[in-house]
Amino acid sequence: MSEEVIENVKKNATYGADNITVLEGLEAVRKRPAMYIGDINVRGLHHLVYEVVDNSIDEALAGHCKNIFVTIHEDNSISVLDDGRGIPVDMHPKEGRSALEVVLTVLHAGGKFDKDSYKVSGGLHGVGVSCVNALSTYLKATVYRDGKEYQQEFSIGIPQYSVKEVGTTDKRGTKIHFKPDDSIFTVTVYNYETLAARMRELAYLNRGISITITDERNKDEQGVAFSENFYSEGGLREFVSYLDKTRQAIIPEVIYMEGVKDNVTVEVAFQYNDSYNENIHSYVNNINTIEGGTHVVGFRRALTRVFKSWATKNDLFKNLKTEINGEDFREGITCLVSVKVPEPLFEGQTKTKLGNSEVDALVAGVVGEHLEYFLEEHPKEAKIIVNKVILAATARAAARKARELVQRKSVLGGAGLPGKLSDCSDKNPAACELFLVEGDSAGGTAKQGRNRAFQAILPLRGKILNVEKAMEHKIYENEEIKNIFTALGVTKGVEGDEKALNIAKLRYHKIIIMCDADVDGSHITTLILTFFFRHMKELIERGYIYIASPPLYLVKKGNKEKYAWDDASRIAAIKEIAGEGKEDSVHVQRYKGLGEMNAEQLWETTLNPETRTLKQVTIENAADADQIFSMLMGDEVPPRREFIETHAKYARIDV
Ligand code: 0RA
Repeated sequence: MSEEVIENVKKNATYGADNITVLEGLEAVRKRPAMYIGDINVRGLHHLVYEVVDNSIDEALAGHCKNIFVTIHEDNSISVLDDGRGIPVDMHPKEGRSALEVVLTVLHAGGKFDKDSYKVSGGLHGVGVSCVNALSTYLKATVYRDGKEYQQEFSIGIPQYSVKEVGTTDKRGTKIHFKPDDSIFTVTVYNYETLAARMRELAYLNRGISITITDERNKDEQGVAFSENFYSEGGLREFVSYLDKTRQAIIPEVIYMEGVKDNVTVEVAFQYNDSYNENIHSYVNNINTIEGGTHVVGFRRALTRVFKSWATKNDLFKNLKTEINGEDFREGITCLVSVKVPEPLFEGQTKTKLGNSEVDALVAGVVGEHLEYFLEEHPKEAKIIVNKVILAATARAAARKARELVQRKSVLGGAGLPGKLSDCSDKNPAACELFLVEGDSAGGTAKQGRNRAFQAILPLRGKILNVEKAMEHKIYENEEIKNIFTALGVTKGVEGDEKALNIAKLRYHKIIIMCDADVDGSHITTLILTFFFRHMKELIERGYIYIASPPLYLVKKGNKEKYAWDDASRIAAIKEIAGEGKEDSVHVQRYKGLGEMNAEQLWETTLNPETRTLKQVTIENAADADQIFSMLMGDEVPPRREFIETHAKYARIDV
């Protein structure tokens, strides 16, 4: 219907050339939505909200707004309200319509009316609210400005009337209420945790802005909707403490620094903990640059240089037996690098790598200067960190030896595949699947039930190593982990970068974790996921990691059988098989483990690509995922219990 509407409006003679251009713009967005918002699935759906919130954040960064309210309504429509200046509603002489209408209908019109501040936020795709408008069946803008309340409504981006005054008010600000178009998006149900994680992140990245998120789909007995407020006075400093809340810090304070030069704002905060992970999260204009870039390079360079020269000057490296390198200075670090750059260049596979070469030196300058000062002022803390660096260098040498031993063995030993692997016959990685199966017995059933042409089975015995708590060399001594490396054909460490993953010889493009649907099974799934997250993150980022979902129930009567994956489908299956009112005539079997299924059942429900459901593991929010893994697999038990009680499994990892 939408394209038809646009066609009709275009035919309408009263519409001028400007309007047709506008309509063509909106039409382009509707024809190729993925080009503008990334995709038309869950990610794109949530991206609409970020796009609208970004405008309010910009208004706040320009110093005109303090509070932002995001509401998920019962019908999964969204409102974003701010207390900024309000989008101007006066007529725009050249365009022949209000500024409000231009902002909401012209692609990239966002910054047009406000020349004195550059738009910092702007979203990953930087497309503006007009895209959100084009992709919404309904959008209403309400502006509170100069004592008056104005509104204008749209349908798939087309104005339903010109902006009109609807009353008086003592408020100031803008409210955008929109409902995503279900003929465009494959999913139209919002995930609260996903939105909340992003709002929390924005609150930390932009200190002093209060962001409240309310979920009207989730009300208590009194009818009060679930709501959270995110506000950070300390900004990045508090963000680091939040990320490390379940880790053990080795120095008391978070090290913090900021500076502005050539219109670029640099903010860095870091802390050292007793883990072995390097945990650097970087942002450019509030966008998470997961591929890093010049800002991260600048940080690393300054960190290594300043610590090295301080330690050398204080004669702390005198007993060192191995050579020390940059990564040793980053073991156990949790760090946030946030820069605001007027004209960012994004590079890399997912356009999340900062390319501006001048930013390297700017960040290195700010970090170098502050860190030198910090080390002089805090020699005790500085020594604790340098001791950790020395330990890291020593451990790295041990890990390299262990790794080389494993990797040489597997190369020298002919095909070098693990004895426990039942490989598939096809050799094209894109077509091949590897199932990592909990236990030898389920592994045996899977081996019988699979399609051996393209499905390989690797049974894992017992619990695999908790990599969150293990030193790196332990990882290469662990049988199950060694088997995963060799089965996959993946090695670690390339010339000049010991941490890099070499996946040129990866043998499967679907790696499927298959565990029992019980507490132990979900724990093992988490252990395996933690391993991939810490040591083979690239496989997750490429979308190669999946979780199998075996059924929970078999509903049976005579020769009629139906599987069910949750309570709702179990009840439906019982009704269907037994007929209304005869529900007690059926037999319901609850599957506690994979072992209770025979090969044929396993194929039908869990292995067969035609009938199974796989959950793809994605990283919605890198900072949150890191925090969740450290909490789930770390030492501190109370927060873990709280997490498990209040969240669905991996809720924020969005599997
Ligand atoms: C352009 C000019 C002015 C405000 C805004 C844009 C504005 C846009 C959005 C989007 C969401 N919230 C917003 N708040 C403000 C104001 C120019 C002026 O008053 O001088």
